[in-house]
Amino acid sequence: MTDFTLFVAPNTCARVPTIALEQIGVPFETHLVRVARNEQKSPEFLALNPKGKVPTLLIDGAPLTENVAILSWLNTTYPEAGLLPKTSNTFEALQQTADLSFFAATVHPTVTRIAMPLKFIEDKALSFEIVRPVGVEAMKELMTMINTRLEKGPWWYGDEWSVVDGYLYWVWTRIVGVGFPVDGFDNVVRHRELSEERPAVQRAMAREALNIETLKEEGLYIAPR
Ligand SMILES: N[C@@H](CCC(=O)N[C@@H](CS)C(=O)NCC(=O)O)C(=O)O
Repeated sequence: MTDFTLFVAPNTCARVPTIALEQIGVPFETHLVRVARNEQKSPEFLALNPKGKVPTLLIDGAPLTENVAILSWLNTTYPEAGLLPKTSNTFEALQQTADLSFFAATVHPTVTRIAMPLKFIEDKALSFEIVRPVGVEAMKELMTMINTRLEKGPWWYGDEWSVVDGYLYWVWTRIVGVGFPVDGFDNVVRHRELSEERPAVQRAMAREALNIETLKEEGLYIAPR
């Protein structure tokens, strides 16, 4: 049996592969990375992932990084788990890669401007007054497109849930958690409600809640703000 360890931190994009692994139903461990201690930049972690980021998935001890790669690998390895709709040719498969890449390379950096503005300007007041609003405006444009897409059905691909919906779930909860306005994005609000009815999402969030408890006990929890 394959041995999986997923390096995670609460509220991060590591939630997406956590949902994917829960959807597959394969046993896996999460390794909590203490961001407050900068463990993601420790020599031990950098030896696994020189980029110093979660998620990192150890597959029988070999690290795989980047959400797009991790999710694609899981989908290819567990084709029956329904992580992505079945495709019949390379073009269709690459359209799915484009969707995952859109979330990783366009939506995620916009999340960072909203959720972690201090990464861009050290001055606290300026980061919240300038960087976050710029991110919010950019995100409104992206969410308008996503909200329109969800008119075709409750999920990114219509009637069929996929891990792209796991990605959207993380993005939406992360930005709403720091005050992104939900008005006008009714389909995305509904998407969140439906996502939270899914057992795999519930199990992923339960794992995250345990990690939050651990960090709180250690005085190392950084709450979204
Ligand atoms: N392109 C990477 C991005 C990973 C990423 O930015 N992870 C963030 C959390 S959402 C992180 O580890 N941040 C810690 C840091 O930058 O020190 C992916 O999609 O997996």
